[in-house]
Amino acid sequence: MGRLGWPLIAGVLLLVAVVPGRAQSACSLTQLTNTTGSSFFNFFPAFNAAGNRIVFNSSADLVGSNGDGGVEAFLWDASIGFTQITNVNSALSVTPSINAAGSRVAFQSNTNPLGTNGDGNFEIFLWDASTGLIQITNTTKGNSATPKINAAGNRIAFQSTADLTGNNSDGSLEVFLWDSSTGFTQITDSVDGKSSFAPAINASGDRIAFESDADPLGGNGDGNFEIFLWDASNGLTQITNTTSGGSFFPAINAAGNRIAFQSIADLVGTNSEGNNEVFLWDSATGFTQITNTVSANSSTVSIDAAGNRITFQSNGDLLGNGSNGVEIFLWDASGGLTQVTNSNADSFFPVIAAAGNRIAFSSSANFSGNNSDGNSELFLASCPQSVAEVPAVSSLGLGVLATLLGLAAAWTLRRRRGHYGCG
Ligand SMILES: [Ca+2]
Ligand SMILES: [Ca+2]
Ligand SMILES: [Ca+2]
Ligand SMILES: [Ca+2]
Repeated sequence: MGRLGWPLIAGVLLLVAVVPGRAQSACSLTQLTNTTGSSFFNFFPAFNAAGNRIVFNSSADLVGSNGDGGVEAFLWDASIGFTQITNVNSALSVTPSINAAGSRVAFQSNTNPLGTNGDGNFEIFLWDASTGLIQITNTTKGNSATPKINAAGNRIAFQSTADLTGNNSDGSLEVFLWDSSTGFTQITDSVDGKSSFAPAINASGDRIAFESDADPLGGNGDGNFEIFLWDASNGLTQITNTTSGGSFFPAINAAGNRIAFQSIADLVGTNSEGNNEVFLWDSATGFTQITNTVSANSSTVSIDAAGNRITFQSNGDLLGNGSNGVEIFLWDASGGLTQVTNSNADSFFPVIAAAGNRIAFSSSANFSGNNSDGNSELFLASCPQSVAEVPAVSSLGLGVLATLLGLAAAWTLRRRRGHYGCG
């Protein structure tokens, strides 16, 4: 090989190798529930870590033990199907959250399944697949709601107007943390009619993101809704700091260093219209505006464990598909936006599994021909991670490579003939 041959070929190989491969697959949809009727059906799903268990609310009679149509918590398991976790009479057991193993479910309920909630306010309950049900909060005043359980299932963040530790006599809406060994911690202390709520908890349970219009750190004197982060070691941090609009409903990744949320604020200078957009905060790089529309409403975010994938619902035609109604979208840090659903019906409440490859949501659409009655059913979207590391070879690179290989072969042959000629 000549002096320039291998370096040239190596250079071309490098060129063809750095053309990124991108196989962003479309998501395939499966209908998990198949029910008839029109009441509060099949909503508020939550995933375990493996993405093979989904807890959700339904008023349907999925396993033959909900004839009264109460809103119950059900568990779907990919291999064993449905289990009814709660069984109440026309009351509410809602907003369930499930741990990584899929063995513990936290939910709020105003029922009295254990005889310790006769007053019928909303309490937090924890269901364990092997030990059964326990009532976590036990109050006579106020309500406790929206529990979020950590990966191990030993910590639950929730919002409450109750006075669980003696620090909430004014009955404001606060964020609390329950730990199976240490009990309750009041995370926020809002005064003057301010509220802190919508908690999200990270995998280990030592970080909680929430929204608040309070001013715990002196950085929110204007009193609009901002995103805050509580860390067990470092205490509170105000994540957003805006003077108009507001930021709402955070979702946090496993490590707790990425928070996705919806906001009508103009955090990076590209939302002067002030409509609901999806944003991502990263502790190292700051804010990224994920959606960018003039008037669409993008909301209800969920983030995967790594913090690289975010699912949300939007009524905007974000990819120019001519879609109408509310659709489910998936944002991938390397692959960008994918539209998960595309129908004339609405799809809601998307949640993403830890691995980022599965999305559960509710929809009244008839994606697979099994929902002609158009009631709200639970669906599963499988959205494979893009095949990012397959090197794609450009046609230009291939042509140059072929030419160089041809030249090298001819040159080598000529040298060999020369050698033989001299020998
Ligand atoms: Ca149906
Ligand atoms: Ca009670
Ligand atoms: Ca503010
Ligand atoms: Ca906008």
